[in-house]
Amino acid sequence: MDIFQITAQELLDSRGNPTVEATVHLDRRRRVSAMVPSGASTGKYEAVELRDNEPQRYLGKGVLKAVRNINGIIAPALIGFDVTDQRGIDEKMIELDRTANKSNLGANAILAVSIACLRAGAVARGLQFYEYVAEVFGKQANEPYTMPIPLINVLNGGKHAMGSSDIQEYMIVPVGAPTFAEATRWAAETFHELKKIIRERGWPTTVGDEGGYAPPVESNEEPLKLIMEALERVGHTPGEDMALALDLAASEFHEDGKYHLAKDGLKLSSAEMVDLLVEWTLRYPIVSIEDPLDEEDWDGFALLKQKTGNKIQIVGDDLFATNPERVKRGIEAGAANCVLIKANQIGTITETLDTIHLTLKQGLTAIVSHRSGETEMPFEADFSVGTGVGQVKIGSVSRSERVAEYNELMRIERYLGGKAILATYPFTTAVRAGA
Ligand code: 2PG
Ligand code: MG
Repeated sequence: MDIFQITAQELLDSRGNPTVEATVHLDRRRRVSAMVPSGASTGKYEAVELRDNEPQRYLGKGVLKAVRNINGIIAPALIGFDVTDQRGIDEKMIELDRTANKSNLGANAILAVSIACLRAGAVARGLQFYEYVAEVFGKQANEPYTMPIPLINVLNGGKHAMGSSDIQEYMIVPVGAPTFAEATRWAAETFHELKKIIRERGWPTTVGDEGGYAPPVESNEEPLKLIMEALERVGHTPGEDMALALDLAASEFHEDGKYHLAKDGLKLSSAEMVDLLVEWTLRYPIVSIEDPLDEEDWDGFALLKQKTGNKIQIVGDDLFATNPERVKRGIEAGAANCVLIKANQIGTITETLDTIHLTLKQGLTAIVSHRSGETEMPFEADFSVGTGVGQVKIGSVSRSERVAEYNELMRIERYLGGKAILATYPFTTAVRAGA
């Protein structure tokens, strides 16, 4: 089925900032839209999100230039393309843009069209969205679907919640859950227990950008203690049923070669930062640590991976920026064993899928991830099931733009009936491994 028309519009994301929506028209009546998310702790190697920089509109954050690029440049070039030719569509947009970082047309313009085409392709093929993602990704028809294990961000800090921890995300991982729906229930129960604990401390129970609580903790270790208490109260065995994960987003507090942990009054070298994290992994059931160090600190990453004996998942987010070249460099440097996958870091679906293929082929794990500025479109749900990577990071179990993803994943699981299996978590905690 050919693309009849493409249109675009400026709408709002979950933070109230403008974002781009593209609509692919298959004929005069059938149309499919997609909106793009936006980061706050963005890495410097990400594709460029085009903003208008006109201070009188949305404090400079308007996206009318990107909208115009879709209506005026991308649409005329793609009309008549077979909507299921995802690679051809994405390559055409890359060719039109002519830059390495998509700064000309804007990665937000390009990705909005890329996702809208992917969704429209599913309609054209008469498939569920996750089924079509699987087809485009190249999943074999006889391979069963894998439901991802969620990493649930219950306590927000850093750029997502000013006044809370320096560390950006404290997550729980239901490694022992039998199904995705049970994993979600365990997470929601723990989240509510955590609320009681925070209230007992006399702190506000407000939430950050990704729906996790954002209390004024006194140290960066304190959230780990609060979460452990919540797990015990709910009755989940730490490490067995529920493990912990962190995203430090360390580029955000790395300055002049030091890691500035303001809450702890510490300025740490890379090696000292590694030692702190290693020590935490011995005391807490941590299975995954994302961006533990700055996006340029390849050696620090490699040291942490080595000191944790490759038993813990070391995730590169800003480090890799979903970019195959950076993933290759990371593999050579032994810098991480997991790649965080965010479509808007690279800017097209095809490149995102290529990065996933490269990651898995090289024996690394992958996590499909949302952004801190999200939309009501639960994209990561279908994308994680279709690609079958086994892990998904979609924030907390509060705020509708986050819950929409959990709900969609529970719908998919129910729809698949007994045919879907929940992934086995690829890493155990150091404690369980007897380290
Ligand atoms: C991250 C993301 C999502 P942001 O660092 O992993 O949690 O945050 O979208 O702000 O980059
Ligand atoms: Mg991150």
